[in-house]
Amino acid sequence: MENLATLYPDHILELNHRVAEIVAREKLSGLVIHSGQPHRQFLDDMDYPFKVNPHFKAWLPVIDNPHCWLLVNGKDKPQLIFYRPVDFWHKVADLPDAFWTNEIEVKLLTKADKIADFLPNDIGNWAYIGEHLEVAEVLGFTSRNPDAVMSYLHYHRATKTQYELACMRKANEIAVKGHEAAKSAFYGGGSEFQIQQAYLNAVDQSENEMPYGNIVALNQNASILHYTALEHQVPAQRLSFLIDAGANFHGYAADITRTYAFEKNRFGELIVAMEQLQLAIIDMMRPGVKYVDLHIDTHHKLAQILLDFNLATGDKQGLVEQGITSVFFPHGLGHMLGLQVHDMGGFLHDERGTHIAAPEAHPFLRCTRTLAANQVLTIEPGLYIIDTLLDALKQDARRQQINWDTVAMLRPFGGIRIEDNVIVHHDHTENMTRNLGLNG
Ligand SMILES: [Mn+2]
Repeated sequence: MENLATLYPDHILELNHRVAEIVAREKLSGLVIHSGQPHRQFLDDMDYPFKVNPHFKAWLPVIDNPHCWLLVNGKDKPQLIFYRPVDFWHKVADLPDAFWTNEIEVKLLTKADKIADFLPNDIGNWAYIGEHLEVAEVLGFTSRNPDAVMSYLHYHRATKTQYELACMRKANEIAVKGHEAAKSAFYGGGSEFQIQQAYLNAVDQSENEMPYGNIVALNQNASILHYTALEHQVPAQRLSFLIDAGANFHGYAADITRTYAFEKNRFGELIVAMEQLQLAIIDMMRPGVKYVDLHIDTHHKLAQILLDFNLATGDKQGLVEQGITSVFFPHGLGHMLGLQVHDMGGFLHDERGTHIAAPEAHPFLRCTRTLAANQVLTIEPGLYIIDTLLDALKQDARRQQINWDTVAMLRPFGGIRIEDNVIVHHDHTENMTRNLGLNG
C-alpha cells in the first residue's frame, strides 16, 4: 500500500488551495468545520450512531469523534480543536498521533460547550460548515453553509488527491475480502444473515462503520433494489445471490456489487452477458466523456441482451425509446464515490453550482458530469424482474414485446447487478475492484 504519510501533505496543500480561493472570492476569513454532535433517540438516553460531517473527514481521518472543530483559512496550518472530555462512562478518543498530525495544529477541548473560547474574534467573518445551524447561530456565525462555498467544495471534491485515491484503493481491498467471504458463505449454504456476518467478519468492520447498509439478497429478494432485510432462515432452494456491500477506510467508501448463480444455468449465462456489458462500459470511460452518455449506451447494450436472451422482441432502439429497457434496469448506471457512497456534486457542472439534472427518461441517474482525470465513479448496470414495473407494460401494447415465459423463468432468481469502483486517469481507467482479482 502507498505510504499515506508521503501523500498526505499534498492532500492538505490541495485542500488549503481550494479554501484560499473560495474564501478570497467570498470575502471570508476562513471556514470553521464542525465534525458534528450526537443525535439523541426519542424519549431515550441513547444516541444514534455518530456520522461525521463529510467536510470534516475530508481533512483528516477522524470519523468517530463528535464536538471536534477544524479552522481553515487556506494560508495557515489547519487547526483542529479535538474533543477529549474527562469521562469515565464512555471511551475517550486517544490523543491523535498518526501520519497526519504533523500537518495539523491540534488543540484539546475538554468541555464541548467551551468551543467559543477557541474560535477567532471576528467569527462573523468565518463561515460555519456543518449540520448544527442552531449551535452556529449561538456561537455568532452569520454565514452558515453558504451556497457559494458548498457548491465550490462539492464540485471540486470530485477530483481526488493521490492520498484520497490511496484510501479508496485500500477501501476496495477491504471490501473485496468481504465479498470473497460472502461468496464462500453463499455456496456453503448460509442464510442472508449468516452471509452478512461472514462479510462483516472478513472486513473487520461493524455495521455502523460500513459506508451504507449492505444488500445481501438470496433468490427473488435480489429484485428488491434496496433490500436490507436479512432473513435468518436458509431458503429451501438456493438459486441466486446478489450482494452490494462496501467498506470504509479513513472515511472513504468502497461500493461493490456481485451476483452469483448457484448452478450452471441460463441465469448464470445472463450474469456473464451483464458482466461483459459492464466491462465494455468501463472501457469507454475517459476524460471528456459524459456520464449520461455511458448510461444511455448501457440501455442500448441492455436492449441487445434482452433480445439475445429472448426476454423481449423488437428492435434495440425501440426497446430503449419505449422505456422497456428501463423496466428491467430502472436505476442509474452509477455515481461518484468518495467521502460519501453517493458523493456530493454529481449534478454540478461548474464550481458556481450550475445544476444539470438527469434526463427526464432517466430520473434516477445520480451523475450528469463530464468525466475528468482523478474522478472516482461506480459502474453498476443491472437487470431485474420487478413485477410492479412489469405490470405497467401489461397495460399497453408493449406487453406483446415481452416474452412472459422467460420472465417467469427468471423471476425466482430476482436480478443481477455488477458494480466496480473505477478511477478515471488521463490516459487509462483503473478498475480498483478488478485489480484486486474480484471477478464475477
Ligand atoms: Mn453504488
